[in-house]
Amino acid sequence: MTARLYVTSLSNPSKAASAMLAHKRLSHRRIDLLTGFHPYLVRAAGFEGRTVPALELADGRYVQGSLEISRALDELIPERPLFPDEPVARSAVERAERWGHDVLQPVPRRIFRWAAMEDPAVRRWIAAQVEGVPAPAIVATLSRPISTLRCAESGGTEETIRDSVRRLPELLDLTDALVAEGTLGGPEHNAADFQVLSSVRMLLDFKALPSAEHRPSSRAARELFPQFAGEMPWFEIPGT
Ligand SMILES: N[C@@H](CCC(=O)N[C@@H](CS)C(=O)NCC(=O)O)C(=O)O
Repeated sequence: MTARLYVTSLSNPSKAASAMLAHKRLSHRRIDLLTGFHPYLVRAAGFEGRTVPALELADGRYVQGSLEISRALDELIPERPLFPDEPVARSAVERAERWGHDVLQPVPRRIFRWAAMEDPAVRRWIAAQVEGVPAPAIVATLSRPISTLRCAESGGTEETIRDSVRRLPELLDLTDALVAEGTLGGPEHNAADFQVLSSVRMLLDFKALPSAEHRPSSRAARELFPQFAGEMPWFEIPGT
């Protein structure tokens, strides 16, 4: 059996995991689950949790979560390591990866889920351009309750979105500092690059946010992830 990676097309940690598998040249089949319905589908595929990315290895092991996947990949394929051997460099990468996972990763997710709940044009775009389902206008209408549920689960309220937008410059200053100290954006891609820069890259597609293109971390994110999810429509973001 070949490995299978379960993802959704608009998920920043899914992009991180996909890119890490490509970096490790792990032969696998990518399975794109239907956005919004993926918590049920990933469990139906045999995983305990309800999140993507989720990896079923060729030996039958299930590895769920981007942090778990980076470690499992280094164990399985030591070449092109995601974590440096040298202890100081390794702990810098681990800290940055953890920060990217705990602090930065939820921000684009929460903003996008808010937009999908509020804006029917975003749901139509998901149905037509991302998922490619027939009758996207009908799917956009029917999927509103699912979008509302997913938004609530990610803690998306007008207040939390405004708060995230207010904190964004500080978060991006931190990613720039990680580039400046060499933890991110170096010639050898590490686990923190994939974790942090996938979220930075997703934010670059949110057209209502002030442009962050001039930032070193944005340049590094575009290099590692030239594409995120195609041409995202403009949507309103509270606090911008
Ligand atoms: N933080 C974990 C979980 C990622 C996560 O929350 N993924 C979202 C998509 S971006 C998801 O599948 N959510 C489903 C749910 O919350 O039920 C990771 O990095 O793997």
